[in-house]
Amino acid sequence: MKIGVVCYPTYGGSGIVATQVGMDMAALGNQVHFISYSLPARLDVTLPNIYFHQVSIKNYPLFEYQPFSLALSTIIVNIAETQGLDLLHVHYAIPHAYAAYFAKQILMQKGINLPIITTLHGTDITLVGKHPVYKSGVEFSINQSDYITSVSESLKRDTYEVFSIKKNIEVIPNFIDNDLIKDTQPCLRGNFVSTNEKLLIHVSNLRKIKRIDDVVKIFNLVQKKIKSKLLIVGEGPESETIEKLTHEFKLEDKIKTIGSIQNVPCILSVADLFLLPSEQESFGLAALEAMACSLPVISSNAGGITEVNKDGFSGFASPVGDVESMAKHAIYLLEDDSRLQKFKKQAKEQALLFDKKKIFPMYEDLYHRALLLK
Ligand code: GMT
Repeated sequence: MKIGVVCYPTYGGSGIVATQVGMDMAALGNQVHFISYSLPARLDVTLPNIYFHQVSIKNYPLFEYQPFSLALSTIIVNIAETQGLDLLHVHYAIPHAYAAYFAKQILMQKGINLPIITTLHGTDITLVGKHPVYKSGVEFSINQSDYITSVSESLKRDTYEVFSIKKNIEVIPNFIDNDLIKDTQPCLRGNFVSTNEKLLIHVSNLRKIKRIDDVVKIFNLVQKKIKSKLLIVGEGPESETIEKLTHEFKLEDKIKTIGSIQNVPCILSVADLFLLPSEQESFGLAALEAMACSLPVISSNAGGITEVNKDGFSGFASPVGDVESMAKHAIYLLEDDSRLQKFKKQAKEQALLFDKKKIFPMYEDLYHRALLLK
């Protein structure tokens, strides 16, 4: 198969899932063409069967906003024609499903049929997509996709609620390569905490929706009872909030921020607990990655998180904003080592439900069905 993949190149979950599915398809001998505005964070272009095409936009002084969707449709058409794409998989509807629709129309004029799969990831529906400035365009383009998938049951429900979608949405949960995690070389725990301290961790793109202030507030309550440190991995607009609260709570020597890093499992593997108090989360890939590294998760119960983090088993899920409850659960786990070990084992067990070997074949099957439309 010759597959086109459109995704965001950033450290966000949608780009990571897109990259993983594409690289796995390439490993099976399919030719995979990634299309994005820069090289996706985890894409290894040195592997066989993988190609990267950059959407480059010419600046023209007339435009205050450069026409990205137009450039994307055009490059899709060019690649489909020159490489003979069999199907196109777009991750995150905005504006990828829209650009895909126009590319499909242009190709149709040339006698080429390009089946389109759109995978919905979260804020393309729950936050950005439902905004009146985008809503009708997003709804239209999702409906024009040949196949639609969503990363959780919760996101599927939200999509049907927000939009008038006439097609079936298939749920294909995000997955994790547990074999890869097993082979990860852990970092030195001693670089972050001393022997009698616990290490809490949060990984995200530090956007408002992640409720970073709650991460710091939870930790502030925890560190009063348990000798511990907090490590925050990632970059984003809320980094100032972290600084402000760290200063306010006088936690400068207990909270460390380290920006975005390539090898997240290396750090996860030496931590004790993962915090994810998000306002909204269609799935919570970061939590799954943590659980695969045997970390219990203290999270909110927003969106699809509870499909991933089983309350009372792989960790605990509390109402959004209930920092007292989240801190209480964190302390409950951290104060008793045998309890913590039990939850660590259970977190790993839960992560195995989302193992690549179980989930990836669902994408493979979908690709084969899409191919029949060609
Ligand atoms: O940044 C991204 O790549 C997408 C991001 C978002 O903000 O929409 O993450 C979403 O997609 C991930 C992968 O499917 C999910 O694990 C996240 O839960 C989801 N984020 C939200 O729904 C807020």
